[in-house]
Amino acid sequence: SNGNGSSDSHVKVPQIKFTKLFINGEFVDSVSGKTFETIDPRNGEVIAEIAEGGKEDVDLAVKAAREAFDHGPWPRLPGSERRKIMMKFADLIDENTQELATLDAIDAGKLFYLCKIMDIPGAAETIRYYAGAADKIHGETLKMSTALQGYTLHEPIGVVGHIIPWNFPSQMFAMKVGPALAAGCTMVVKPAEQTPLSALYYAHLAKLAGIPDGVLNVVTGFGQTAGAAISSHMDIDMVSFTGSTEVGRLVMQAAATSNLKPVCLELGGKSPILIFDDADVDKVTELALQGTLFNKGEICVAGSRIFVQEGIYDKFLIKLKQKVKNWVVGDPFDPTSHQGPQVDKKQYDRILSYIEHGKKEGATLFHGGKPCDGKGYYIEPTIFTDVTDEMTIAKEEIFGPVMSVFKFKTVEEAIKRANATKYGLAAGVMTNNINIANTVARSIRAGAIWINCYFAFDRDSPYGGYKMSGFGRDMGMDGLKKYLAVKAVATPIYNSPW
Ligand code: TXE
Repeated sequence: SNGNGSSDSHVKVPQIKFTKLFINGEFVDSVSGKTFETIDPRNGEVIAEIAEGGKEDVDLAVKAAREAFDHGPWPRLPGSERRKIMMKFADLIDENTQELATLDAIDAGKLFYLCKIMDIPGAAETIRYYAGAADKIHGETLKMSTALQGYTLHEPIGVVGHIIPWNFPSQMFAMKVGPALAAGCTMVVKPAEQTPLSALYYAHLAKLAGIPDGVLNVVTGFGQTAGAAISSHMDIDMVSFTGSTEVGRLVMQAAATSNLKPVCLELGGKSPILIFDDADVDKVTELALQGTLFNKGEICVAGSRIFVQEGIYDKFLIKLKQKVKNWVVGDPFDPTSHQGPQVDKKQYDRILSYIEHGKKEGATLFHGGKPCDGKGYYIEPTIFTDVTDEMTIAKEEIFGPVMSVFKFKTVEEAIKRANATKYGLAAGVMTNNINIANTVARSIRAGAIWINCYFAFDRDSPYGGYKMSGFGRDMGMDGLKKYLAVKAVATPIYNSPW
C-alpha cells in the first residue's frame, strides 16, 4: 500500500470497556444522557458511543475535585505517599500497554508500534518522573532586608482544569496530570472529542492505583460546551490547555471574565529547520522528513518550514526525493507503515485545502499532493518547493504531512526569515559550525532549539512557546511550577544580630 493508504485492516476494533464520564471515582452517564460517536479514522466507522459531558457534568466533576482538595487526603498526604501511589499508577499503565496502545491507534490513527514503544511507556515514565518530584517540593528561606524571618511555601494551586488535544492522547494526559498530581492538586480532565478512549482507561487505572475519589475526574465532550465550562468555571483555580491558538485565546478570555484563573497555553507552531551548506545531506534529509511527517504532521513542533542554504539545496532535493518514495502511508497497525490516517474528516479536509492553496499560490508541487485512494483519512506525504514567505502554506499551521522548502543564502537571512512568523515553538539548526549553531540558537525566538537533531524531547526538558505559540511550560521541573502557588510567610525578629 505504498503511498496509497489502505482501507481494510486486519485489526478489528476491540471491546471498549470505558465510555462514561469518570466523576468522583465512578463511571457515570452524563446528566443529559447524551452521547457522541468516536470515529475510526482508518475507515470513518463508529468505534463507540461516549458520554457527552456538558456544563452540569463539569459542575459535578468540579464539586468532587473541590471536596477532594478542601477536605480529602490527597493534598495533605506526605509527598512520599503521593509518590508511592503514582508509581503504582505508572506500573499499571505499563501492564496495560497493549490495550492502551490499541485505543490510541484506533482513536487517533497513530502508528500502533510507536504507541507501544513510545506513547504508552512514555506516559508511564512521565508519571514516574513527577512521582519522584512529589516529595521534593519546597519553598525557600529568605534573607529579608528588614528584621523579619521570611520563608516561602509552595502549595498546590487547587482544582486544575486540563483541556487536551487529540494528537498525543496518552503523552498529553500524562504531562498534564502527572505534575498536577505530584503537586497535590485535584483535577478535571477534558480529552479531545476525537480521542476520548485512553483518558477514560487511565481514569480506571488511577482508581486501581489508589488515587482517592474526586482527585482525578475525566469529562469527555466537546470544546464549546465541556471545554468552555472548564475555562469559565468560578471554582477551578487554574487551567492548562494545549490546542489551537484560536481556542487558546478563548480559554484566556474565559479565564479573564470569570475568576481570573491563571492559564498555561501550549498552542500552534510553524517551526523552521535551518540547514546549512556544511551539513551531512543524508542525515539532515532524514531529520527534515521525520520532522515534517512524524505522527502524520499532527505535532505542534512539526518542522513545517525547511530552509536550505543554496550550496546544498540541489543535493538536498535529490536525497529528499529518494527518501520520500520509501515513505509508506498505510494502516497504523501494519508494522511497515510510516504514516497512518489523519485524525478526522475535519483535519483531513483542512490539510487538503492547504495543499490546494499551495498549488494555487504558485509553489512547485515536488511530491504527493493528493488524498490516498480508498477509505479513511489518508493523505500522501506532500512536499512543496519554491515556496515564498508570503504564501499561506508558509505562514499557517497545516498540521498535516506537508513540507515547504525554502532556499536561502546567508545566516542573517535565514534567521530573519525563520523569525518571520507569529509562532515560536521550536527550531532546528543543522550545521557543524559551532559559531553558526550558537548564533542561531540565541537568535531564534522559540521555546526549543534542536541542534543537529529534531524532536529532541526529554522528560527533564521544559516545553512550550514564545509569541503566539503560548506561554507556560509543560515537562521538566518548570512543568510542575504552574501547579504550585507561592505563599510568603513572615515573622518579626527582635534583637536580630544581623
Ligand atoms: O483544536 P482545538 P482542533 C491546531 C492544529 C489544528 C487546529 C485545529 O493546527 O489543525 O489546531 O484543531 C478543546 N473552550 N492544534 O480544532 O479546537 C477541544 O475540545 C475550551 C495544535 O482540534 O483547539 C480539545 O479538547 N476548550 C495543537 C482542545 O480544545 C475548547 C493540538 C483542542 O482543540 C474550546 C491540536 C473552547 N471554546 C490542534 N473549543 C497543539 N498545540 O499540539 C475547543 N476546545
